[in-house]
Amino acid sequence: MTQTSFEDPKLRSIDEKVKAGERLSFDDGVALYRTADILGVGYLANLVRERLHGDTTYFNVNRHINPTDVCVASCRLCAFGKHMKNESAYTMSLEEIWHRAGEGYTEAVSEFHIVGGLHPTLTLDWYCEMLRGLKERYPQVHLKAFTMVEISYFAQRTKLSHREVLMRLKEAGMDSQPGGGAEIFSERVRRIICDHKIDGNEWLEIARTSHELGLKSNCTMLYGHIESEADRVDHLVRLRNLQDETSGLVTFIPLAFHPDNTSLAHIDKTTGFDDIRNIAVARLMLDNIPHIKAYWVMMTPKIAQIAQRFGADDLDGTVVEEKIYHDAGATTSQALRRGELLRLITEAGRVPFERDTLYRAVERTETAFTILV
Ligand code: V47
Repeated sequence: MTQTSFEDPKLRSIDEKVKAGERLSFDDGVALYRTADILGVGYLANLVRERLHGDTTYFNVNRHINPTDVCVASCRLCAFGKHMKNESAYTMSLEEIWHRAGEGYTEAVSEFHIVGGLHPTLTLDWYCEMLRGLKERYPQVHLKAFTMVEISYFAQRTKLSHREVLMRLKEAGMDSQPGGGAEIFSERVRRIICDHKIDGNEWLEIARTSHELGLKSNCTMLYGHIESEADRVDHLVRLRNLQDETSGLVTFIPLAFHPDNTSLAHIDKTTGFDDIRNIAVARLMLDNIPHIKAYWVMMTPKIAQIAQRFGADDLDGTVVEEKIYHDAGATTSQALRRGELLRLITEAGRVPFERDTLYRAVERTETAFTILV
């Protein structure tokens, strides 16, 4: 695809940099967020996406597991976490977790995505036993577990260092970490939307330690609440700087804020335009992070499908039993079959590639899979 003129002439200098493979500046990022020329931004993001991944769109067959929604943090942005005394709060037993991990679809999953609330009494040993039990029962399944926020809480409760907590979890079977809890790094905004959570520097520091230990992780940005365009660009640049140091970040996932049932319920939901723009700007600014994920649960399968032509190269997975977004009013289904993901990809003119968490090819039959190394 070629494009010689832009509706917004400010995109011309960015076009030159993208074509020359030059890094975009902070001001370029703000310009990309401010322009109404979404097709111009999308054209540039698609150029980078196709340069990196051609026509391939990645997906995986995964299952989310949220062992507990009990959380001491009470973040204003969240509808999932509940006080221990709340009658509707739940905490699964280890047996329940091990059993539920295996139920659901017959399609063999290659990843368990495990995150939960900050529970005041569950111990680090309990979490290690959970991981060991999962590995014992499902040895082929990759355990992508615990956000940097959970690691910080485990460290605080056990009085161990972040490094020691990460080492113990790794030893028990944690294979990599998901990207949640990053929200937006701006201190001004964090004080309002999640004032009990670790700050941006600590999130980045724990990710750095995790990468030093040889673990890979994802990263996210929560947008569409009270942040400014400059806050978004600042967040992306701080992730890009970390990646320059560690190369440990695999995938970036922009997360649209869902206000329902949160104490920020007065905030309007994001629009399709903003969701698509966040994918595209991320692809352009994060020149050193390999993958940009359009998480269908958050942006709907329809928008995620279009995002494949605006910078995204990954649609996440089958998910199964998503709770965090559905508690906050998401109206998407709680799972997609593998066949439905294939259709979303092929109808967008892309070529589906089933991956494991680390983007190795997965070959499967009805009930089993093999990772091709
Ligand atoms: O950490 C919480 C966010 C995250 C709300 O790493 C909310 O592959 C919007 O991190 N509205 C969880 N967002 C989801 C997440 C994720 C999802 C898919 C893939 C990966 C990955 C990571 O959702 C939380 C928080 O940042 N969140 N509440 C809300 N009301």
